[in-house]
Amino acid sequence: SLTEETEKMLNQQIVMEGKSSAYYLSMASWCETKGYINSSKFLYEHATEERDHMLKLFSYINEAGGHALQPAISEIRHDFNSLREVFELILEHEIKVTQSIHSLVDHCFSTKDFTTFNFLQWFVTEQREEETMARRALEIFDIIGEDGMGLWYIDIELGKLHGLD
Ligand code: OFO
Repeated sequence: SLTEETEKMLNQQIVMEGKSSAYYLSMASWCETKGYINSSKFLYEHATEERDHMLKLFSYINEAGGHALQPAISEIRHDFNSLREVFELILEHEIKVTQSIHSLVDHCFSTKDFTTFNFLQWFVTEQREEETMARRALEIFDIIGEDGMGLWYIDIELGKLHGLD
């Protein structure tokens, strides 16, 4: 079963995933108000995926005899300066999530909790994909360029990003 420390760290990861979900939902809404319909759709779906990540942790903690705690989510940003900024913030955020998963994995390895270590491997793979997707998004801005019709086409390409998952 889980040690108190591991349970606490898993609950902290729940907070991160809950934040990811709320953050992306807020970004989706902002994009929708600005007419970036495809990016918005991508982000609404992504917010749902993040909630699923959170629920994976809920099941794991409770099945392992712990208690998963619904996180309080506050201080969510509602306004952004540009579509590019949104995707820059996503990459920044995903890098933080990866670091958090890695320290959790490191903790499980050093305390010989190989069950949780094994459970977390899904997240390790997922984070690699998430970072790749966020980097790809920024490449799309660079390749197409934001001038003229640029943002129109960038939005269309960003809407296809889930295909990379
Ligand atoms: Fe974005 O993968 Fe979960 O947080």
